[in-house]
Amino acid sequence: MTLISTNTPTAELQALDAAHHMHPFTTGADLARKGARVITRAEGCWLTDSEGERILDGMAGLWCVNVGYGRKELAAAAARQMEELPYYNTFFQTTHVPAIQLSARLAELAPGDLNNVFYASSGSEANDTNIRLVRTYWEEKGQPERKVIISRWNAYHGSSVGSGSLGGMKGMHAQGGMPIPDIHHIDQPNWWAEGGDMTPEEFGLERARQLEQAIEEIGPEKVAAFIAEPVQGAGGVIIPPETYWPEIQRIVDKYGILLIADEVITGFGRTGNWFGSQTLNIKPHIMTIAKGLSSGYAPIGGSVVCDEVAAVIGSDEFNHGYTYSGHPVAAAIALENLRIMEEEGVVEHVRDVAHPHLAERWHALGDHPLVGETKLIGMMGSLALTPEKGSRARFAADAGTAGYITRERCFANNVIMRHVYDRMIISPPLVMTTDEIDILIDRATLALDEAYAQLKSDGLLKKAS
Ligand code: PXG
Repeated sequence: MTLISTNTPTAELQALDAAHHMHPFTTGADLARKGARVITRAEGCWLTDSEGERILDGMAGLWCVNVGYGRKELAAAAARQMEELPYYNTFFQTTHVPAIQLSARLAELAPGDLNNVFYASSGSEANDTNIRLVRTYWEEKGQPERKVIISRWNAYHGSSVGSGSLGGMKGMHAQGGMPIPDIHHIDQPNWWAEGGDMTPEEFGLERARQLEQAIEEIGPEKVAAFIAEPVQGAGGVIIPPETYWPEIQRIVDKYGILLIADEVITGFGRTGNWFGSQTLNIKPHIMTIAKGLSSGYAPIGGSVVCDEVAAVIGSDEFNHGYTYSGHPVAAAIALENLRIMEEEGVVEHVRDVAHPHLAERWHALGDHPLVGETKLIGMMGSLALTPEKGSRARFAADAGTAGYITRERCFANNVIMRHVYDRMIISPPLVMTTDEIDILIDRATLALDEAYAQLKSDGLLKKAS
């Protein structure tokens, strides 16, 4: 075996990576030709690559490094727990201090009577748990025919067979036999792309009422739950019109179905409150959590469950669990992360400092000739790219061409901003300073200028007919 380190020449690392490492959501053959960028270190909001370049991380890794990189306290918490109790399970009538403490802390932080936590190692696993939780709940209540879970197109709930089925990514459904039975999708509240001639408010109501139509069509006695991200993340940071969530809540209440808020991205400060459900005034029965729970320092996720559902599930054996449910090291890291967030006032920093500054600069990007719409909630934002301002026109080129070109210009200018088709998205570490926000926006502006020039010279600024 070749021994390597962060000092090994980049080309050698890339060749070995291409030879043996299969990357998620990547065309392996293309990446093998191009070579992956090798990230070697990170501190605060900054990544360093194997060429020594410093890159500003506008995505907090994958929407998760909320307290920033290089936190010695988190490393110390992990080391302490590794020495004291590196592993034990919570299956057969045992428990341990980190799982107890973290559950109690989450019960304090979570809104309403969301007081009970079932652990997983990721958001995907937690959503798989949710499928079994809600169906088991109705079975225990003597209504086993309530199996259908309603979700939305262009939702992202994970990549396992269950969570990928809940998600509404058609490209994922096309591979590997998804969706599983009894998952039903309604349309997303994406006004920019799908709103037609309606006002955002009319459109929000129309999209929410699809839930009521779906429940009536399927039969109210067959519907177990509705799952949604308070704000769609991977789908392109789609912030729904203000009319959307109140109407969804009305429908959920009317039919007495369970509401699962997938807070994997919106949880832990991202929207300016501890949870997106608080920002959007949603009352879920279950919240999915992961990512920011540990700021990505350890793989941990879970389902935060209301008292009634937990009591029903607890009345019989729930034949479900993962080897690493409530893993002590991951739980200790999550606890330390929550301590940092509280002591440093990270949620307040988002609400009072970072968001207001970012909002001013982000919305000013709306003047750029390539930008049709700017959206921001807390510290997650999106820009809709358009070939014709003012008309919500799409590009004639394949969807994602303009977004990919813009993302490449971001990468070249040492700022990480992603694209979802032709929407650019950001989700920076929550601790980002106002100076760093300025650098983020300056680099994003440069990238937009360069992308605009390139699209123009390549004849790609044409709108779809
Ligand atoms: N729910 C939501 C709302 C998510 O955003 C998951 C569940 C699944 O979590 P795990 O931990 O199993 O990945 C996610 C994950 C992207 C991207 O490209 C987004 C996610 C994951 C990977 C890539 O935006 N979100």
